[in-house]
Amino acid sequence: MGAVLLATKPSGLAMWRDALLAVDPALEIRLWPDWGREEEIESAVIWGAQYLAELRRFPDLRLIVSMGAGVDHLVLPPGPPPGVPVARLKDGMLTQGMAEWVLLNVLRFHRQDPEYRALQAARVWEELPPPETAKRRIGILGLGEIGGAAARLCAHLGFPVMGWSRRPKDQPGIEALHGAAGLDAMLARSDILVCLLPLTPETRGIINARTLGLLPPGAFLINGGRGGHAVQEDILAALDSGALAGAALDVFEPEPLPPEHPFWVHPKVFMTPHAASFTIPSSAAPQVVENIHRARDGRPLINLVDFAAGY
Ligand code: OXD
Repeated sequence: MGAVLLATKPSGLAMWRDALLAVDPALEIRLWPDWGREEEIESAVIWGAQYLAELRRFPDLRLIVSMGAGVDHLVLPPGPPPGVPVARLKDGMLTQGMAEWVLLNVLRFHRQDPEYRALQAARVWEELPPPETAKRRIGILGLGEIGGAAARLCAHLGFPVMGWSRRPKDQPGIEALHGAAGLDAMLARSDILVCLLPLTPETRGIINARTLGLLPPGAFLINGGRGGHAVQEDILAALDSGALAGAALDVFEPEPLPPEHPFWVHPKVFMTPHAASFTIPSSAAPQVVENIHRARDGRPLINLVDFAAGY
């Protein structure tokens, strides 16, 4: 029986090993960089593109599982070894974490929290005009696993929610739009724009001066996708001109964001360090082990990455 190679930051290795063994105690697990005999490695469970070049040394590798939802980093050269399928995670806890982070920021902006914090700092007792949930229109870029969950959560609270995707999608209670015309139509009505798209050549830079300019004046931006979705200078310009009233950003280009970047100290920017959600190994382990078994038996894999689509 072949072995499973785990490759991620050293602090995560033992947790992943224990999570996989809890599902299948018979697995033979090797921790990067102690892979032992190269011909024994059958599956690799990795987080990060830095391992891809080295994976070419394992002649019997049948499966790569990426320990996250986004795969943009795996698509770039050198990419995975030719012919080796790559699966990603579709994990309920990861999705839940993202949807919670979106909700946190939707409510932050909707309930005027930045303004109330400023009033508190100035010791001013002042009630702001009450916000109306049914009038705060939310536009979500990306209606996949994560975007769909965030859309449902916001709709459940009574916000009017629109969702934009590449191909037409049907989600009860969500106004679904697609294509170039659908994008512009959604932007024009998005008081809060949320980006949860996969990063592909088509979606790179989708948040830019043109698209930000289509938003209603004083809109808010929430980006939990990837830093590459946004032209960061265009966000700053929109914040400084007042076109955008605030931005909650979890993702940047590059990461970590350099300490001198204006986002760090911008009064209208609410940053988290790519920490909107996490992969919890114990939650993700069953689908990873399922794929390890399937690859071993030559059965069809689940959650395969479609490299032509880029996600
Ligand atoms: C992911 C991430 O894609 O953590 O899972 O960004």
